[in-house]
Amino acid sequence: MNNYNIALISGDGIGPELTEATIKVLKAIQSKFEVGLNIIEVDAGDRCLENRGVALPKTSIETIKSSHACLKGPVGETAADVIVKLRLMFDLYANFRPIKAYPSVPCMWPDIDFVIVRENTEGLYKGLEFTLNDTAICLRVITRKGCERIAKQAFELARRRNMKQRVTAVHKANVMKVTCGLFAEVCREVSQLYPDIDFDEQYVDATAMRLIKEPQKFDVIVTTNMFGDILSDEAAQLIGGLGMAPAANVGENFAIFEPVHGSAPDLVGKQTANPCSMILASKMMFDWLGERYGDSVCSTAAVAIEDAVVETLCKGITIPDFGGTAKTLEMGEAIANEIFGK
Ligand code: GGG
Repeated sequence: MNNYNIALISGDGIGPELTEATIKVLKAIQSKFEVGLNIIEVDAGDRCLENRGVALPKTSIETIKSSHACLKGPVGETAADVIVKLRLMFDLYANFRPIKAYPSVPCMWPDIDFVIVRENTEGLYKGLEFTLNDTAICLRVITRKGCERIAKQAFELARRRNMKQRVTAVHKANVMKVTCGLFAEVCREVSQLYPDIDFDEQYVDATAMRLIKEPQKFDVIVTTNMFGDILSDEAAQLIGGLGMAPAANVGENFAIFEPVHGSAPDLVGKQTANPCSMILASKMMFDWLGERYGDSVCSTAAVAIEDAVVETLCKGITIPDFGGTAKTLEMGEAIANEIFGK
């Protein structure tokens, strides 16, 4: 039996409701499979800032550091001080955002299945902003090393997926000739190392259009930090909205898993938020633990979570947005019951 310390940030807004539902699923996995989870609650986000004067206390960072992985709910206005900071602190340079149509979910097309691989530590989200008199400046930092490692992650993923075997590099090198120019050039170089994978390039504005027009054609999209953040919100809308969109922030030695979305303050307390985003993020966590620790039980647990989500959706146990009557927690319980039933 393998035991893992999991740092858990329940987050703000709908975060605690999603977390409660996700914990049902984690408990089902613990009971059903030979995997021990020591879940350690970690304080971070808007509420933490209000209560303790800091959005990401040192004690929270220490707990996260000593864990095997971190599962995080959405945080609100303090996203830059929590998740963006954690990505930089742990060098979690790859943000994997799968966009997959699940059955019984209102989707634009049923065969959408691609992944946005977003560079997670550079670009406009590096936080290098300042003012000079009446001028506000944000520095866009793109390095060869940053481009190389994210491009390699994208090509490796296309190989592992073994689906359409295509990587699309998304940039705007016709306008941002230096920063996007370097990103495009390095993606082209890396593509030479993967002759078995097709490679193409698109300008980000064209991708924004093609995501609506022909999203089934994408396999793996690799792009810079802010483009990836924006395109993944757009893409989530193709598959039932942000409630179906999980993400993994991955570095060489650590990873943080989270829903793509924010804290949705308008939905708080209603139990109408879709918990699939965080439950599927926990699925990605088990996938990663399985690979990192060579633990096939975790890999099996990941498959069980996704299967249970599918079964639950197919039974029509969904939140009102998808035509069902289930509450957030009820969906979590239904998914957990499917796991027990296997
Ligand atoms: N619209 C999605 C959202 O609010 N996501 C939270 C957020 O802003 N995260 C920052 C990031 O992913 O870089």
